[in-house]
Amino acid sequence: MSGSGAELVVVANRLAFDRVVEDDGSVAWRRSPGGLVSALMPVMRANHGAWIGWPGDTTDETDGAEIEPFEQDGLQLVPVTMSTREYEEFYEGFSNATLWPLYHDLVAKPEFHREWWDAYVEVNQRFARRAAEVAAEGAVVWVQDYQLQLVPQLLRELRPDLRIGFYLHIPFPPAELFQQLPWRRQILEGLLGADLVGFQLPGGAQNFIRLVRSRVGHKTQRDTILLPDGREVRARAFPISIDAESYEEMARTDAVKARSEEIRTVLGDPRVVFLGIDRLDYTKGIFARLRAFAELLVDGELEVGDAVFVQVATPSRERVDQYRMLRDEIDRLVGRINGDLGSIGRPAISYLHSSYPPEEMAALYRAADVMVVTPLRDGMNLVAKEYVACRYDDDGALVLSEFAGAAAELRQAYLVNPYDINGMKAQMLAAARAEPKERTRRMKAMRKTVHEHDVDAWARAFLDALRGT
Ligand code: GDG
Repeated sequence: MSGSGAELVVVANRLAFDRVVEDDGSVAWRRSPGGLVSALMPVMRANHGAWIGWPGDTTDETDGAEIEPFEQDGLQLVPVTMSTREYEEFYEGFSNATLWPLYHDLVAKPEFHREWWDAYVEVNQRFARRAAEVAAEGAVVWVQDYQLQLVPQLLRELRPDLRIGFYLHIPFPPAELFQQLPWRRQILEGLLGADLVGFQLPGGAQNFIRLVRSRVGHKTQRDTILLPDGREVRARAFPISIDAESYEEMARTDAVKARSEEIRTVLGDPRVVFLGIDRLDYTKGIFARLRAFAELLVDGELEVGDAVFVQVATPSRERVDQYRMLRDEIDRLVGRINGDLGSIGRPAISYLHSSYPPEEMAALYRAADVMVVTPLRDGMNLVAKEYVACRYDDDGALVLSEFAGAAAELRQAYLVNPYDINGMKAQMLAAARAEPKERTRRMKAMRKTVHEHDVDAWARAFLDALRGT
């Protein structure tokens, strides 16, 4: 089965390329923008790598038939298809309405449905089978994220010769919350199929180790779990990052510079531009952040025209109930704030429910005096790091939630508890009013961190640790 397969295999929910059907009916493959893809590209090419993932459309029309693997940009792409039912139950259901809220401090109520679990098992099995087919003898397989937590164990059963790593991009919850999951034991066993389980923060790794000890009964020693058959599993933190250099390069282009100036002009040349950029997700704390800003206007600390808040909310998971409700709530809040506090041609909040090309994102980062990142819980939050990477003049201020993984590294941000509206107001004001020297001091330190710990260093650290296990 292994034969002349790939030496390095990445298994992710999404393929590195999206399948798009053009207007004339022809099929094209477009590289997904994410940092993970660009970070892994060089090492994948060098290792005759294969990327297994779902190409982003459901395939009832082809009756679940697999799309053949193919080469693209020096990379072997292995599409895993999904039916509409599986998409609803595995992806929208178990992944995004059960695991996502459960792993994010129960910010929303997780739903537990047995059919969703069955679909989760089924789809994980399909991914594991695909990986078993394409991996070379003794290859390294790196499984990504919460949608695929059963793959390590399923794959090990099929291919004990492989070296298997798993990385969780979202927080791993404390035992008290994880305990609720009816399938908690299966998930833990699934992850234990890996040789190395990576988390954003040491706290996530500790939560996992503690649960394995209490729920599965394995012995543990610091970051190592000792299995009865003599195998060892390591659980450690590998905080993810961005391609900082590319962001900075993009931010320095004339086009981005011109566009960022244009953005400020269109906004009416306010003294201070606040910015939020998030997937429209209840974990991101958008509601409370906008309320805090509105209160600063009502209190007379800020003035419409003098200050403006630009909030980009990228459409996300739009068919999941809780995301629809959130969208309505934010629409209403923004409408009320602008209705109450705005004036003709000068809204208090410039709200955009839309997604943009990377250059526009960079221009927004360049245009913002204060970046406001206030998730209620977030694995890392790359937006915070992207903002820092784009501030090559060492200016600008970052307001950052203590509950984002990024807060562990970006200590010079204006840190906030996103549940404390008064505290957030105080820090937003402090950031807006800081002396240039103070802003520079903080930004310089954060830029050093982001440049030193970029996504390339992250991927190398994980793969080196995995090879060393
Ligand atoms: C998960 C974890 C962890 C957003 N809107 C647009 C756009 N984006 C890009 C941003 C950023 C990415 O999407 C979002 O990443 P985040 O880290 O902020 O958040 P999640 O999507 O929740 O990611 C998170 C991450 O995985 C990685 O491990 O940090 O904690 O939740 O890169 O720039 N990009 C473009 N247009 C948009 O409109 N081009």
